[in-house]
Amino acid sequence: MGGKSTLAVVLFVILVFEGYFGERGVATTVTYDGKALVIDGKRRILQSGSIHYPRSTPEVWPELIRKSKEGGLDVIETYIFWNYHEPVKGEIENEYGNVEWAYGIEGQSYVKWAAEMAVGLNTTVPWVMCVQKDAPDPVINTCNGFYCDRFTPNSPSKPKMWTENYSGWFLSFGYAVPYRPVEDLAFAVARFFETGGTFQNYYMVGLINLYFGGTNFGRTAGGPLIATSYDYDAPLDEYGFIRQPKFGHLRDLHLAIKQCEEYLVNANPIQQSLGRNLEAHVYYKTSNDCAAFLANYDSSSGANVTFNGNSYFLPAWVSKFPRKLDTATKCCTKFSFITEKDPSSWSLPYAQMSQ
Ligand SMILES: *[C@@H]1O[C@H](CO)[C@@H](O)[C@H](O)[C@H]1NC(C)=O
Ligand SMILES: *[C@@H]1O[C@H](CO)[C@@H](O)[C@H](O)[C@H]1NC(C)=O
Ligand SMILES: CC(=O)N[C@H]1CO[C@H](CO)[C@@H](O)[C@@H]1O
Repeated sequence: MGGKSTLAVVLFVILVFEGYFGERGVATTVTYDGKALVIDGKRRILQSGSIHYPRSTPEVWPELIRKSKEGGLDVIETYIFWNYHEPVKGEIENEYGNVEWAYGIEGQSYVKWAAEMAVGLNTTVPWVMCVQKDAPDPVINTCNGFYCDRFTPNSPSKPKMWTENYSGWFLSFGYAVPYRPVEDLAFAVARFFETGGTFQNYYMVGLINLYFGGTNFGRTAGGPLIATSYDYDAPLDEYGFIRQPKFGHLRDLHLAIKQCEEYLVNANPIQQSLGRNLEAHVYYKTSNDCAAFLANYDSSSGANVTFNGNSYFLPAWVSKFPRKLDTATKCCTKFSFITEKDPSSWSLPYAQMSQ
């Protein structure tokens, strides 16, 4: 995204937390299908968070990783910072899909070259290109943005993945300190999983994608007018401290989604109308065993809905945006989680962004 323009990224590295590693400490295979990433033969729902290691000091790294895990994350997404690692200036690009058009046919062949080069390294794990609609097979194209529920990958054999979901925004001189309400962030995440997503990454701790923001040390902030604080209103603040209620609310959401994992990876959701502006997205394992997201998109009225013989009250949404509330509920166990979309109190410079 824009704020990283001086700290660009090509392809990121995924470190999977213990628990996804086998007994010997090494995951034996990582592949994917049209539904999800597949680790040791099992489809997984993965919650990921970005940590930019140069934006904190090495002493803080273990603490950041520990807290991320406590916050319900499975994966840390990190970046290659060209200002530290690029051997020749100009080699590394970030979100190249946004500028590819300017280079015509050469832009397309560069994408092809980059994909072949990466795949040719035989790393045995899948590669992704974010914001790259024409990512060649087998590279997975992924979505970056504030909302990614309407995103579809460029092939039905690739999973729907969200690599940068902006949990907030970077601070610039002359602008308000960025703030994105956790309810809205949680809504976007719930909505993504509701519509078939299986991987999402918080960019910076505060914003959806950034799990930890940190600091632009020295003269690395880039510009124009980007502040040294890269706090990003993330779940872990600039100094690595837990930011509530964002941290706790998202942790609960991650746990909720985790509880439904076996349902979410098993099938595509079936959408069902429960009335005007009311819908269910149901993931069936068998005909009477499912996990469901119930949503009320009405901006003014709450409603009682009946789903699978149980009655649920879904409050109204007050904002002008045409969707408001999601509850994830496992059909066969007592479990629910509520998120609400409320961009009205955002203070991002670009608050109206959607996919
Ligand atoms: C990757 O595997 C291919 C096919 O076996 C081989 O030709 C190539 O040299 C390997 N690349 C590297 C970097 O090891
Ligand atoms: C929902 O049901 C509750 C309990 O029966 C009732 O008190 C409430 O008025 C109902 N709300 C709506 C919007 O129908
Ligand atoms: C993919 C996507 O939504 N990218 C957007 C990220 O945010 C920047 C900053 O506003 C937009 O310019 C991009 O279009």
